[in-house]
Amino acid sequence: MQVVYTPAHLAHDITTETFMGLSIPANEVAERAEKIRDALTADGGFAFVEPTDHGEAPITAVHEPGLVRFLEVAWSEVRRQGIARPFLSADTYPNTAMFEGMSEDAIAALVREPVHAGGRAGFWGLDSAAPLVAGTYLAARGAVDVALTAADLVVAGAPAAYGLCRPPGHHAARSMYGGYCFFNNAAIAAEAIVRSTHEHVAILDVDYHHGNGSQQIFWRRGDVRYVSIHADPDSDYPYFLGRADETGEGDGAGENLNIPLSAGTTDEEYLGAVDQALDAIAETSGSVIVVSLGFDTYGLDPIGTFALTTGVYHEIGRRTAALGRRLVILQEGGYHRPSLGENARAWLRGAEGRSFEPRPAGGFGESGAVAG
Ligand code: Q9C
Ligand code: ZN
Repeated sequence: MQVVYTPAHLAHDITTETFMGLSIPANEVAERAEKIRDALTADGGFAFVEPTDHGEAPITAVHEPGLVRFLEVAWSEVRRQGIARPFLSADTYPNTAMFEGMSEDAIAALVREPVHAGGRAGFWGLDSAAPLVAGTYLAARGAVDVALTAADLVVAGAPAAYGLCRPPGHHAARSMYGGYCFFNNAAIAAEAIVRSTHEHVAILDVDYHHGNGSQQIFWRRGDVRYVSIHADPDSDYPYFLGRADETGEGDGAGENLNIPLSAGTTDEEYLGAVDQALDAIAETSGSVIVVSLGFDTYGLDPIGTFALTTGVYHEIGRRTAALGRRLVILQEGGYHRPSLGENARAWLRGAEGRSFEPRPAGGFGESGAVAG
């Protein structure tokens, strides 16, 4: 299988994130992608290719141009405004209640993107979990090109391609970044595939978290089906979306399927949800599936609560490929660094119909785990 990778992600070099007002060590760090790259290189069965530059048009096909401009200039604005911080995070977020009583017209006329970088970050951002640094924009552009290059390979006929996207993307909505995500790599790839093939496209999101951004972008679309298995929003980020009764509207009515699962979900329970998700995709007419692949479903993930093991990723990859559609597999989350390489190797080998043996020496087995 071809793997699309670029070292551009290294420029999104963050060390801390904010969780409920507290500064904690960052989860979404550069080492994640490097661990996966190392494991796939050691495997020997993967061919690495660099992404090609796809420009801005495929991004503004799903994102508000104002969001792209903000992400492009945010860091230089921080410096220009003399804000002495190691990263940009919002000071205020426009809670809708701030404008209560104002008419839609008054809000449109009077409320605008703030000037101060700390207000601007709140205008475009969902949360404080996505610190923005000097290299964030170029890294995020690199991740988009990784996704689009993987899509190109599959549109050209490859049965599958893997885009090692970092930063991830599925929390980024049309006009919003957040949740470690800046541009929605999977949504941009899905839109590009729709435009080039004129086929229906399905997104299978198996990251631990609900991909609120992907759901939002395709909510009213009849030509893209979004199917997601994730932690129940009653207990997990992003809290406001991800429930089973969110099914889409207008042309998109019935095209959105959320399968929330509870803490402690086992391999067996998860595979049941995978079968339900794949059944929903099998009903659609397209020939390509975009997979939002997260390993934060792993038992030892520091921010997840599921109990999945490395072996089940091989089986999920196998079952997904068994639908007989071509796969654009894009990396989303997964934060237990010691296991990421083996979990990726297992999934991708499963998707290629190859066997999977955990690496014996220096590898990472199911036991002997190192708590992250
Ligand atoms: N205690 C992705 O997996 N909240 N994003 C973290 C940590 C933000 C996850 C809480 C989670 C975002 C792509
Ligand atoms: Zn996640």
